[in-house]
Amino acid sequence: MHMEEQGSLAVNQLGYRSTDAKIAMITGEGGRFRLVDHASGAVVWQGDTIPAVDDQASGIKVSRGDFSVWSQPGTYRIESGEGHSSYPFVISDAVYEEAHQALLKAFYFFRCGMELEEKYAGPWKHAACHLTPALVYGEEPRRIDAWGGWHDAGDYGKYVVPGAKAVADLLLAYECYPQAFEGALPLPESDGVMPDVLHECRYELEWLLRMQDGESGGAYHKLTTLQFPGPDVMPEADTAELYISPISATATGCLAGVMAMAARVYTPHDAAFAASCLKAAEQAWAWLERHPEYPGFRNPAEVFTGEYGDEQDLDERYWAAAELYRTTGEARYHEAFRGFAGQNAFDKYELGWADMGGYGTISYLLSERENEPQLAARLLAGLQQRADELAAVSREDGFGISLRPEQYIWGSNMLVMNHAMLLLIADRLLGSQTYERCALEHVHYLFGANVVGMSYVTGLGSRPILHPHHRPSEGDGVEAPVPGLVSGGPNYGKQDEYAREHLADKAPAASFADVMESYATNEVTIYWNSPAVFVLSHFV
Ligand code: G3I
Ligand code: 9MR
Ligand code: ZN
Repeated sequence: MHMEEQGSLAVNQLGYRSTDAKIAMITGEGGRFRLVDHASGAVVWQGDTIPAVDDQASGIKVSRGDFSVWSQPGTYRIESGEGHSSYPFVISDAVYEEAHQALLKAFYFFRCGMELEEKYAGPWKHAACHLTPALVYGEEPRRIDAWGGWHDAGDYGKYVVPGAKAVADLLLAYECYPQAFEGALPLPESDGVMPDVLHECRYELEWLLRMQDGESGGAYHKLTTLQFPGPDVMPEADTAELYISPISATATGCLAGVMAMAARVYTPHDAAFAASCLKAAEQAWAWLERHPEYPGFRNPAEVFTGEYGDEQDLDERYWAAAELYRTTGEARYHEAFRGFAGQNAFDKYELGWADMGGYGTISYLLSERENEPQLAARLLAGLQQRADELAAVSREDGFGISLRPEQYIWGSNMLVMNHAMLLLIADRLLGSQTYERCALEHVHYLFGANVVGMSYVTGLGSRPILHPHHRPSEGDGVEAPVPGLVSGGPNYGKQDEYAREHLADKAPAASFADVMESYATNEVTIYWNSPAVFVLSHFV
């Protein structure tokens, strides 16, 4: 199927929970559509689509077939008047459990510095990688043994800022939805006592601790080879020299924020580890106080891997202050938070790796600590306004999501899941079925209710992406890609050669290619998976 043809259908290929809204997207003017029992072919229900909308993001007309009234469990497909059929999907009470587990298990597959054994990795097993201590770039020869952590993405770099975002999403998911993490993944560390999500995050947190300079408290920005390895090089075969790039304020702010958060979350499970996280957070904070200016971060001259640059560090500082206050209750952090909150130079509701302000706002609003009522009210009102805006865009969108056409950028699926996350936080703090329902439409989009007609997650859905820009998936000799990986998704920027050549005439939401070469549309990263884990945690 491809959605450019009249009457083509797109659904969440995983399916729908019995009592949720269920809407099939049908291209063109729509009309009569049928819900068919997949095994017998019997039509169990039929209806008419709601009038079509001209979808700005995908450049096509989309009509919507609402079959919410049908709640009986089973496996179905939708057929349109034009004789098209959707992929099969289920209606059931528990639909997203397997996906939730796979999205979380993906972090294990991103692990660096240890063998991935067959027992846990199945056919995607591989030997330990990147164990040589890294040279500190631009200094008298000195090495730091920052082994471990997660590879960032389809490449094997390890970067503090996006690593912190990924952990923050997972810890926040655990704080908001502990019951979603009761089952075992399992992991090598599984002990039936501490939830696996915390074992997995600890693997990254320990790497983050190694990235902190013991003397100054500052965090080194990243650890990578000078250049990206070839596209099918397995991690253990990537043996070029590793380099640590200089300390940055954004990395240090992120380290302070995520360590303060970890100190809180791990206290009931492992007080000693929690204490080391708190110490790291405090030292990072002290570094930030000694370095109030922001010179930014640029890749050193010979380093050509991901930059993760950022125009400013106020949002990271705001987040760090919020988490330190929430965890310690100390007035000085509250005061610092209030100071940053008074600045309008950064967005307080974004959850991207460059824009961490939303985490500060969420932390302050969820905190049990005493707050400044006016400030809390102002932040809550802002959250409500943002959630209302997202819901309003979603109502106009053919596929029911909150991205405006210009938001189909590199990693647009991160925005899709970040927006859903924000809607769910708004639902939690303000109580609104509209927000929850809107968030779920974002899930439907991720798993197939989109103009491309594919599930953007490897191994999940009837037609998942098959060729992500992910070196292990390319190099391991296993046909199926590593499962549970969220693709970056449509990117109108077309920053790779494949996209420039093949996607030139595509609309924003259709600027996607399921090919390995298209790293600007089809790479995978830890911080595209992490907000998806948060969102699915609400629906399991
Ligand atoms: O923020 C601007 C926005 O204001 C503007 O309207 C829009 C229009 O293009 O662009 C936005 O900036 C984009 C930015 O991401 C937003 O986060 C840039 O165009 C885009 O080039 C940039 O892409 C980043 C990419 O690296 C290139 O730097 C991705 O976010 C980031 O996820 C990606 O990260 C890479 C690492 O470097 C290396 N490892 C893999 C990873 C994923 O591909
Ligand atoms: O594989 C790299 C991917 O992980 C990065 O996100 C991307 C952008 O920085 O770059 C990819 O590497 C490409 C390089 O930039 C240009 N030559 C082709 C490489 C892909 O094989
Ligand atoms: Zn590695």
